Amino acid sequence: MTYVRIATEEAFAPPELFQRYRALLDSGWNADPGFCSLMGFYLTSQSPRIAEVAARLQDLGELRLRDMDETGIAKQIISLTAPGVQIFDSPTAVDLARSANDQLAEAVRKHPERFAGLAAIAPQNPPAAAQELERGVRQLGLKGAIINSHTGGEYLDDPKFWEIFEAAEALDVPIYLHPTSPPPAMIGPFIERGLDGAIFGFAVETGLHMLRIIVSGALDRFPNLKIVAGHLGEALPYWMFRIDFMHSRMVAANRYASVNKLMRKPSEYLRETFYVTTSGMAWEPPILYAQSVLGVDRVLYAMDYPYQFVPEEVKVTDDLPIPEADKQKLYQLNAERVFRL
Ligand code: 1DF
Ligand code: MN
Repeated sequence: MTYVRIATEEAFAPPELFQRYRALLDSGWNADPGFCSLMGFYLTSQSPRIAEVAARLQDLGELRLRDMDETGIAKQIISLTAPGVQIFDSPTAVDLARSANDQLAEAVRKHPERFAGLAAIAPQNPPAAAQELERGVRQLGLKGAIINSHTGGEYLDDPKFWEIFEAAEALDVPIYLHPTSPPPAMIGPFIERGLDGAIFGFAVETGLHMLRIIVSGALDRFPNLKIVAGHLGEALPYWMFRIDFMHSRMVAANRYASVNKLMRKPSEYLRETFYVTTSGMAWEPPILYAQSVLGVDRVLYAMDYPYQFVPEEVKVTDDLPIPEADKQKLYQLNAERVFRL
């Protein structure tokens, strides 16, 4: 074997975060039904599987290392679990992000060969988020930021968030655009059929977010920004042809004041700004497809530990019918380059 396995979308949660989630739910707050559905489940379920997920989320030591050894994962890039701090009021979110980042950095210092981390930030306060990203990278040695899709129903294509893009670009670190539940304006039809979470709602929400960033023109302002998306690009790679076609028609017809003329086709931004990971998608056909349309340099391995901790799944990527050199890119070299490990 010529590669080591680096897993790039791996979650943790300090006990303090769960306590805050619990307090919010117990207070009767329900401004975000997606959050209440998801975390209500994780915090109240009596099932042994969920207890194991919760224990693994809170461990940044022996349990996690043992799981990594058992599945042959050399290194995890760890980030605060969704929705992170993004549902709290702004001062709480800013404080919690700092404290989570300090704890993550401490674990990375103890196990520098096995762990790397991404900074949690609070988009509720864009200047503080940019500052925390800079502190995370410069002082704590973290490798980028994680943002769990919308914040209070708002998306990063809004220029008020762009100082976060500016900071990421200046530091030359990626933003991992991780899923979260769809916002209140969108969740109704999903939740009615139990489709709001990782089964599908996450991907619809996050694919929409990616596309909003692309068509807003933000990436013409930040041509060197790097964004990483999980779940093989939240279905967008499959849509590229039609999005390009319809976008060019809409621009030509001047149909929406909000549809900007872009310097490039939407698919070009997807190929040039975005990287995708295999989190939760241990299935050969779409992995090969993503490599074929985005290029082998743009697809990275992820497990989505501990939510999708299924040891046998590693075999799917191990057995891909691709050259050993491309497997090394998938598992190792792309992650080392994108996250500057
Ligand atoms: C789940 C999946 C939950 C992912 C997550 O965060 C999460 C799940 C609360 O399966 O309920 O981040 N995921 O990334 O796929
Ligand atoms: Mn995840």
